[in-house]
Amino acid sequence: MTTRPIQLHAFDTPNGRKISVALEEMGLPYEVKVVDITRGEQRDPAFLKLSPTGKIPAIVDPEGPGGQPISVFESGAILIYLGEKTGKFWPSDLAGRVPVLEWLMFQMGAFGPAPGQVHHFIALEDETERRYGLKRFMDETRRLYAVMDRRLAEHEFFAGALSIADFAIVGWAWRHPRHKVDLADFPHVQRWYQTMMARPGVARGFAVPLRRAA
Ligand SMILES: N[C@@H](CCC(=O)N[C@@H](CS)C(=O)NCC(=O)O)C(=O)O
Repeated sequence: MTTRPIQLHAFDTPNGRKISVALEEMGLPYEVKVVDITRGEQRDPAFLKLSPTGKIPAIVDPEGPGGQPISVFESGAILIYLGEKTGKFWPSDLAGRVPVLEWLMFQMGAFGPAPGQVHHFIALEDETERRYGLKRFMDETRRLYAVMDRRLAEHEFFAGALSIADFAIVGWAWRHPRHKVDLADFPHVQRWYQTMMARPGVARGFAVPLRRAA
């Protein structure tokens, strides 16, 4: 188990929060390196060495496999890495892993890209562009909440037991006011969200500063 802290290179966004939540829940020591994406720091050459896509989050684990340092980018890859490293929230058997992977990939491929577009179009000034984009991506975002609601009607957490898939999804569900979704419309998601937010580790993951003081 790591004794030297993992570096979390992130900002105060859903993809950043997914990792601070996971690190807290796993009880791993870490230190935050803020990458202020409003100032273009994601394009700094030193950061691009860690995350060649120019996106947060990335981690550096000074005690990676074989005791050697390793860096990881892409939040889904980071979650799986941390699950493998700790054996927590990441089942050891393939049958257990399948639903975790399904819901993690659902988040990475859909419940992130769609609400992210809502966040983009909602900020546009031009009314026509705004209306078209918002309808398209708000409809899709609501459809995804309905998918999650059906799943959570039958399972306490996305993969049955609490897993890294929940950490991935809660990072985006946290932004439901910004993509204008009322969780009361999705009661099973609301129940899950309240359960997640009541967990001390999740609360710490959302409270840790991922922005520099102004
Ligand atoms: N697929 C990537 C997406 C990461 C991502 O979109 N990060 C955003 C913040 S949430 C970012 O770094 N944006 C800065 C930019 O696009 O320049 C992941 O899950 O890690």
